[in-house]
Amino acid sequence: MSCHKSYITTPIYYVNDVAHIGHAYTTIIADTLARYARLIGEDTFFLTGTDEHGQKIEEAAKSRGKETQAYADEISKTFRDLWDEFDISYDKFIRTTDEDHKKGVQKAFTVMYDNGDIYKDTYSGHYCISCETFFPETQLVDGEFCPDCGKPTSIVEEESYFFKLSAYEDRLLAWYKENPECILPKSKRNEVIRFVEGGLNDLSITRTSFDWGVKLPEKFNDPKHVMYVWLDALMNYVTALGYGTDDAKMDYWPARVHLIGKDILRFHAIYWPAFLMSLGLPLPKHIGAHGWWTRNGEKMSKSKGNVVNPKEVADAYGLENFRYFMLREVPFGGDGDFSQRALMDRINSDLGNDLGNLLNRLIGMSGKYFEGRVECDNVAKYYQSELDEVEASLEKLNPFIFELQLHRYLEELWRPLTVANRAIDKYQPWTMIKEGKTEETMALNGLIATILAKVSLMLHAVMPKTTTTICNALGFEVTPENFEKIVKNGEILTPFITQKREPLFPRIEEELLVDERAEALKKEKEEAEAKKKAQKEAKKANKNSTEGVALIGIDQFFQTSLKVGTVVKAEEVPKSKKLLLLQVDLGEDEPRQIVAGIKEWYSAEDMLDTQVCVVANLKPAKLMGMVSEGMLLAAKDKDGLCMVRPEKPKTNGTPIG
Ligand code: ME8
Repeated sequence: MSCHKSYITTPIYYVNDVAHIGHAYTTIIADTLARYARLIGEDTFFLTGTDEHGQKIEEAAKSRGKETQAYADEISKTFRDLWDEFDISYDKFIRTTDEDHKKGVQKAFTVMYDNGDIYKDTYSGHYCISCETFFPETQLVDGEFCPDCGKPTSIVEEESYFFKLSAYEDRLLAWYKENPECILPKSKRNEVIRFVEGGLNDLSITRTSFDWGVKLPEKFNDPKHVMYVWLDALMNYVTALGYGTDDAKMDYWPARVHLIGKDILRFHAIYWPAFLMSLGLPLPKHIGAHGWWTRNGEKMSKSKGNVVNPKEVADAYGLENFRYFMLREVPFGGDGDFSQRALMDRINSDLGNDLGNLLNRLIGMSGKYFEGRVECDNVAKYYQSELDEVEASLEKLNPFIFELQLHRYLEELWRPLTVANRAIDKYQPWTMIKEGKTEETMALNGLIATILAKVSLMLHAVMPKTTTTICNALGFEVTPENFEKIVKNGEILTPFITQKREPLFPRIEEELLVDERAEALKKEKEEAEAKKKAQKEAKKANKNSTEGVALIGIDQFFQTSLKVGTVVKAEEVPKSKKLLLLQVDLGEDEPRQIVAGIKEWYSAEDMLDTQVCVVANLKPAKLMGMVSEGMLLAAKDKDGLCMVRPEKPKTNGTPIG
């Protein structure tokens, strides 16, 4: 899948809010691809920017009491500043308010119109401002709310120009079919195909309800219309290359990959190729849709206050560690969860133990045995099987990058590090040197250096500064030429001298950022657990608690015969710690015999001549060989048991109820 020009893009981000981890994620993936493409010698153009038109932006500015352009300038700058601070290697930062861009969009409108793909009509529908999208009534939640973001929609009826999207159904389906990798990951392609097979409506591509947008070309003489923000925005991918103003640069087109989040796949995989077909332009090679970041398992939202600020994370944990984490942690296309624990584990384990420590071991051993000198000439002589193993891993790597399987790429890239660490443990250079095997020991250091060199070069796109430091410590610069020599052609490193240095990845022992939301969640969980425990205990202590008892009707209650009686005889049951044997007068011919488990709290004497309440229609039961013809009512809690008795003396046999 090699091509000599690599055009790589991110979405252009809305200027209604500042950047968060999701924006950083897309941009960092794109930056990694761009750096990789450059390193393997491809002519690369990397585009990012901001999306500044539309009602959403107009309203965001208004709510802050700002003039729209000034507000867009301000937020656009925060994106650009952040990417500069993050050392994002973009070649152009486009803004949809740029004059050239606007001209390009107008030209596209004209071309589409001239091709018969645009017509004028009226539109009435439910519009979600937040998503800048119309939805048919059938898709609304509870007849009112946006199916994508859940916010209320409003009914918009206006005159509009339409793009004949429905006419492109077959051509789109053919494109998906003929290009199995046009949408990555492939599972997402199936979703798109199903959507298109469900039928496409023509697309309203102008608005008259507000005017913060690109005007129609003058020849349409229709000044109340502005372009639909998604037509405007998608066009950025070609206007940035000069479409409509300086077509000479269009030779980077088609894009090698448009990186996006899964939220905007429909726009990129359906509208955009249809627009391009109408414009007579080639289609992008890949559209890569990644998944969604959550934090500690929760969706990020301003109201919860749990939005991850990428700058804070990068400042605390190191930008490149953060980059590595994001790319390694989540399979492309899948959703990912940000937690400081997971980030720390990646830094301490993958980066600290596997990579950083290997460099330390090399510096330590070469310093101790060879005054810092490392030579690689005899590596193959002694360690060919290790070299073979490393090559086998590295050979698998290349396709992963442009298939966007960055987590697999990094996973596989770590195998050579394991080979190196294992070789040290296996060959024990400290023993070899004592045995006088100097050449073998030097070759082992050479093996480690070779592995570190290859891995660092292949990791460079992900961690540019860190790997530059490692490569410099190994005596060479990171350049496409050295990449070619060392990685592709397997050339041997020239001898170099190592220097002692600070560890690249100091161990992080505890979370470095205060995470209020995580703490609140932890507290909520602890409280819920404490409550549960308390309830359980209360239940145990209070058997008569009504909790968990089935409800009964009054008829059922009256099926129980409760009566007042007097204990006329009371004695202890021999050998029983719990039981008293009572004779209770219930106003019947003879007293009832009742065996009661109350001896821990009442003696026979206590009970004699007292009145009690008795369940009088229980089936007789045998306790320790004695028949019991009733049960006494009593109440028991953690402080013990007491009898339930009438407040005043009552005739024996008086019913209770
Ligand atoms: O949609 N997890 O701009 P936008 C992962 N202007 N990625 C996330 C994310 C999250 N929680 N939240 C946002 C727009 N993103 C349009 C694009 S392109 C012609 C026009 C990332 O500011 C992800 O890349 O809402 C998503 O696609 C993008 O931010 C949306 O940014």
